[in-house]
Amino acid sequence: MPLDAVRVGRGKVAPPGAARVQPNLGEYERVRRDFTWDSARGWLAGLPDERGLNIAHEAVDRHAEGPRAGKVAVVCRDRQGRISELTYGQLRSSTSRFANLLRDLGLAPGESVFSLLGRVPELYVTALGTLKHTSVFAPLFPGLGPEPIRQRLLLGDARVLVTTPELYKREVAPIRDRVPGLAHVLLVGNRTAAGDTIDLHAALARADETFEIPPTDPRTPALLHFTSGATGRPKGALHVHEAVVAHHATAAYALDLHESDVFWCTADPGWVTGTSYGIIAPLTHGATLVVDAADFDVHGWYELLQEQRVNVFYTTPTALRMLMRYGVDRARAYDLSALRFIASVGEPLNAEVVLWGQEAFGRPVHDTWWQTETGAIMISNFASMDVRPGSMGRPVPGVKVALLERGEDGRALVIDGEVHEIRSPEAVGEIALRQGWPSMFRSYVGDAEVGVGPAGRSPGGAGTTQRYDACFADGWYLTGDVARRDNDGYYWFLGRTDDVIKSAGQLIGPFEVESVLMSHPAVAEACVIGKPDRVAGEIVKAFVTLRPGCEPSDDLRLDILAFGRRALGALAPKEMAFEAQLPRTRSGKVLRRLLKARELGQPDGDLFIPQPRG
Ligand code: 6R9
Repeated sequence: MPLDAVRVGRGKVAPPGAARVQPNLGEYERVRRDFTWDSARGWLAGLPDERGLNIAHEAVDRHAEGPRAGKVAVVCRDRQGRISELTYGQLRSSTSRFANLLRDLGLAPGESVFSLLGRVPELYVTALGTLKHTSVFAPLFPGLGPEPIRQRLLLGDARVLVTTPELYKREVAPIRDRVPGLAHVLLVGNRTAAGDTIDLHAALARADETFEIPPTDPRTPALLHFTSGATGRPKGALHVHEAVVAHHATAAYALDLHESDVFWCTADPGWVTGTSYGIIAPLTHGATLVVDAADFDVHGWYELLQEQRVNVFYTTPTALRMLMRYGVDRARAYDLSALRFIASVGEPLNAEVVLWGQEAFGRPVHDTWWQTETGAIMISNFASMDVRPGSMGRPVPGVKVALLERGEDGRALVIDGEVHEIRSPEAVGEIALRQGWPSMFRSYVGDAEVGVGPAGRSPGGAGTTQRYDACFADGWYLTGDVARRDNDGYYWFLGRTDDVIKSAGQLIGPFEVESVLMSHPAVAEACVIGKPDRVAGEIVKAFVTLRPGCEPSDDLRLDILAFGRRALGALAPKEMAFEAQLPRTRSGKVLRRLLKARELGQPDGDLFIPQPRG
């Protein structure tokens, strides 16, 4: 049976014990027709006296001022398994203290505050306190090595960094003198290890616990997320406070989140999912957010779902495939009766996983599709619709999706400045999104100086330039993903138009990895590809050529891999092979696609070499 024809029930029959909850999005066609972003803006409170729209007010203060002051906002399980809770009222005062601390440090609105933290309560306080102060919050994944950290601190013009003594010592201290703009480092925990830093807890205790959020124009920069392109340095995608309209609305529609829900998003806030849905969206709904500081552990995860009675679970295909390895019986050994809605993002969700979810949890897994640049879910399988296993679903209300034809040069076809959309119901093309949804990124910071050293300006002041402009044509944002649309308007992911790697849901730019490998003394050239992997989707594999006088050996291979791990952390290659030379185009560009085709055992001749979008 073709997969298009497989339907997984919309869960009209609730598993035993699960509360029956009316989906937020009932009739898809009707909601999609009537929906406007203005109406969704009306679901939020806005700052008192028409003083604008601030994410932290929507996520924290408005609840803390009302009957939800005593409600648990965040439940954190630390690495030792201990549970701590923060109510909306407590979150309000701790984030106000943080905002006052930034003010006391002399930070100006629009300057950036970085975090390099595990999923500890202080991370959530930093994020929301920074937004209160109208500074820009830039979270870094704590698995990054010193080199990617340095790149991102420079690119985002970091003024403040919040981290732990351990991470500071290992990852930041070695590079701090090469990040001259970084004025203050705040440490969570015992800071005997580090000089020239501030003890966060002591400073918070001294700060005032009330803070009035300044007037916030909805277009004020708020969040800076780093992502990767196929070429050049990482890109810092800047989002504004108005993005919260999309975070809130998409959590309601695509994740079916209700105020009474306990919600767990397993993504780290160092990636966009972990901030949009792992911090902001659930709090704007006044729901309870579950946070797990530990990494994946099958018992730990099922136990957390069971003990916290999680209703809505948002995770990745890789994580689900890891759970799947332990079998259906393992899942059924826990009381997961509270679980009402399961969703996934970040990489292709294969149909087997959807069907397995149905068997193991009595619920299908709902795929959602979006990007760092889109800031929120754009395509999704909704609670009130049949899930088509293997499909990403249909556009979120308010989001207009088009498939674009490609020209001979591989770029989306633009004729006389007009984008060529394929209008037949069934089509294959590059996904494009009509500009105008609130969480659309507003710039790539430091964009003008692509490839020529640090960005010398604050993210708040960044205009739109080359790399940003290259993503748009004729009022459409070109996503770089190719999909098929079926007759009923469901979208099916086919692939990317560039060489970016998705490993365990994390986007990895080959250029960033190659640059580090090439700084190893024995390496002449390096090229990395995503090698298919049953669990992680892809893993990073490197091909290197050696400098004259260096001979390939197992020891050298291990040495280069270890070198990569030290510098890059989670972005490092897991596998490596020596090559006598790397295949190149006539103009000298390394042909990653050719190495990939060879790795997959495909004939070189079949190669389709699309151009990256910029
Ligand atoms: C949120 C996030 C974006 C890229 C995107 C696409 C891939 C995301 C997907 C998916 C297949 C899905 N991607 N969701 N591919 N099916 N449901 O992941 O952002 O890290 O920027 O990655 O991830 O290739 O373009 P980001």
